[in-house]
Amino acid sequence: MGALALPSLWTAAAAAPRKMLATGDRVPALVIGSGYGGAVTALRLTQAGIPVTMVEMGQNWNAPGSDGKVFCNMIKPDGRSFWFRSKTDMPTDYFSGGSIDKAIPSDAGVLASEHFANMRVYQGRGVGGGSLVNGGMAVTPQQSYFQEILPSVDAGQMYSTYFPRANQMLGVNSVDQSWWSSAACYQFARVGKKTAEASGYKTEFIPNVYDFNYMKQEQANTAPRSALAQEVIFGNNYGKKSLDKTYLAAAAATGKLSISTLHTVTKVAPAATGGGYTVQMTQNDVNGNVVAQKTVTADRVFFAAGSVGTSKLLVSMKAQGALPNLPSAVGAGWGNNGNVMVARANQGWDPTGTLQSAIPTLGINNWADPNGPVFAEIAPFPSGIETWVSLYLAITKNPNRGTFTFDQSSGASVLNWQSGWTQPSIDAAKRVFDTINKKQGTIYRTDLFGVYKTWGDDFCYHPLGGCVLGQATDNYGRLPGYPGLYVIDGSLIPGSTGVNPFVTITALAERNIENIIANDLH
Ligand code: FAE
Repeated sequence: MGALALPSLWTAAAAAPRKMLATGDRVPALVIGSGYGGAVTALRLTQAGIPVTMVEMGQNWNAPGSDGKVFCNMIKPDGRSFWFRSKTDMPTDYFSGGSIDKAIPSDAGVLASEHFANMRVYQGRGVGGGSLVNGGMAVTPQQSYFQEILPSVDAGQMYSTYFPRANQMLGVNSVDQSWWSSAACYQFARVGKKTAEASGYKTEFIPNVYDFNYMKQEQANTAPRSALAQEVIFGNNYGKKSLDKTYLAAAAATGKLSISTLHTVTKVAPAATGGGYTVQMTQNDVNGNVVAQKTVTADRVFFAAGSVGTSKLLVSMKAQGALPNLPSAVGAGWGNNGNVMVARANQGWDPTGTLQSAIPTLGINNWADPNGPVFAEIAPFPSGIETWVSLYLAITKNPNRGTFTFDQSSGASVLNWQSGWTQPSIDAAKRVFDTINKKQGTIYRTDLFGVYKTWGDDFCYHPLGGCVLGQATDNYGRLPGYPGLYVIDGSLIPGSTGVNPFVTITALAERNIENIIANDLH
């Protein structure tokens, strides 16, 4: 019901015609990837009158499966959950001494867990990229920290123009705190707030792109449940303003956007004649079978394949001689935004609730601590049963940076991330959660990330960097030596934002594309 009441713009991206690319096509602007960077690029270019061809390796998630739903939930994962895995690879993949991962059909699912040595990186796959699978937490970083990580960017302009623009376009809203204070689905968050504040830490409400008015209807049982039906990391069937309903819908409404889905870009190189770049791609079906290999030409190419996707492509193009003059900084400066996960077992009198909204609303803000800044999301653990678990995704200031390189023997781009490099994150988070445990007389859960493993330190949700602004590119994402090639996604941000990153990625893309349109396209 609620879905029907949504503004018509919300469905525009799904309804937009999609002319599929064919070998031999020549296009003015090709965007690789349809996450935040790609969606901003598509909207602003199409509004400037430039037709945009988007190439997305994942599916267009708009057709219901046999159960009538587009996405599956976290309790009953099926082939729609993971990107080509025969078994789930859950972030919290153990419970009470055993693995809880389940066998699934290997399909082009919506959530990828990409394995590198010592680091699994979770990413969205499909039209909308990470917006399809993320928790929707829409956080603007502290201006002082933004200035610290990106000193070459005019922070005043970011905070007066581009952050407000991003928040408005993304449809960011805030939870009604009086509703929240008694809603059954946020019992877990109230326990997280109470135990943190009683231990001397500040908590704060975090804005989100999930429509909290819709969630009220879910709680009242007047609309189909999504956040309250264990839906988030494999997609939300209702309620979430993912990019296909905001930026991409607006871009599609111009009539100038086409998206080729299940197409993976494999090579970009200067065109032999006529200028521009040849772009090679592989088209697959949902089972992973190759349908076609295609080569097209683009006057301009925007890399928006995400921190991992863009970094992998660029280091392989440099190493394999397709783009040999890329700067040596390409591939460097990768970080996990200091991510580390941890869980506590609460006291028996502090149940966290059998009904938990999959959308977080609160963070513990201990960023001002000079001995180890921490911003910890009070995360849901929606299992449908009472667990007394408080789960946290801590964002910390970890100085370690990984590097992508191309491995000639395997023919793949690899990430160098050493196993001890997450330790500064653990140390910072441990100070906060040791204190909470001590004050509350509680203990860590050691059964969620492995057998007797306290810290979820071998995976991240927030890959950032690999093609850092002002180092691998100019101050607006232009790749030096290759006019018409741009980077416009999370790979521009040097490994850390101090908060959940998509608002920063979006705002920076807004800033960069405005400059590119003004200076390169007019
Ligand atoms: P991204 O959104 O990853 O988009 C890249 C797109 O490129 C994807 O659709 C790929 O399928 C596609 N692609 C990659 N390689 C190719 C190729 N070779 N050819 C064609 N297409 C390709 O990049 N952030 C927050 O701020 N708040 C949250 O609450 C939050 N929760 C999260 C929860 C989870 C489970 C995960 C995985 C992430 C979460 N994030 C959150 C992170 C956020 O989603 C992420 O930073 C952004 O999505 C990154 O945006 P990009 O535009 O860089």
